[in-house]
Amino acid sequence: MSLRLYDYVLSGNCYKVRLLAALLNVEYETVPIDYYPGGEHKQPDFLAINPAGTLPAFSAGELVLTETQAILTYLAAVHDPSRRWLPLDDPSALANVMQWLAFSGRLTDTAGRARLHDMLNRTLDVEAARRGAIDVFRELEAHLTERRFHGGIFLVSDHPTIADIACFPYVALSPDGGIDHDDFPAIKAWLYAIKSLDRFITMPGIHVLHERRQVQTGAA
Ligand SMILES: N[C@@H](CCC(=O)N[C@@H](CS)C(=O)NCC(=O)O)C(=O)O
Repeated sequence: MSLRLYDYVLSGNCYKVRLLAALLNVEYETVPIDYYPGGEHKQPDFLAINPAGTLPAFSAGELVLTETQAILTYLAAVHDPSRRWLPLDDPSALANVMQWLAFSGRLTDTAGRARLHDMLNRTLDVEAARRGAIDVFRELEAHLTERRFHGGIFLVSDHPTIADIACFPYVALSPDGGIDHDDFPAIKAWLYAIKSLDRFITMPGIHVLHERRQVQTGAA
């Protein structure tokens, strides 16, 4: 079945889909949408696909999905026979994944908005967005610290799930919105673990090779 992603290269939400598709080795067709400066996501042609006027949108044959977390769920349910990325056979883990998918929306609404202000000239209360991001990062840090205490690195399981993919971009990209990771060591370790996955792909604003080189040479 042909898969199609309506995509914008600087969108963290679109990147979630590109990243999971890469990790699962799923092929798809891309339709570039000029989000900025073109505002193509608010034009009639795109609104006919997603009346909400948000990116990404995704289609698989007749199925059209317009919420990022739903797209991640679909890709994992259909393209990951191991059921590791979406633990359909483990109700507690599955519910926890759903909880972190919802949490990822709070990252978009805070860190994502600060970046929208700094990178794409959006007029909004950037200080409020940054304060909100710090609060959300503290919750994430506390959870990941607890996970590390028990020997874990990923959000839900001893392996990554779509919860990690949903939460990763707007944390990794937050320096572009004026929020660094200096006070969040567990978050830094988690970001690194995701960047180290086989078939990981990056996007503009996520710097991966530099950090890998540091580790390889043993530099601080
Ligand atoms: N609820 C949607 C929101 C996605 C979202 O906010 N996308 C951004 C681009 S990353 C967008 O299109 N925002 C609309 C706008 O800026 O006008 C989802 O999770 O997929």
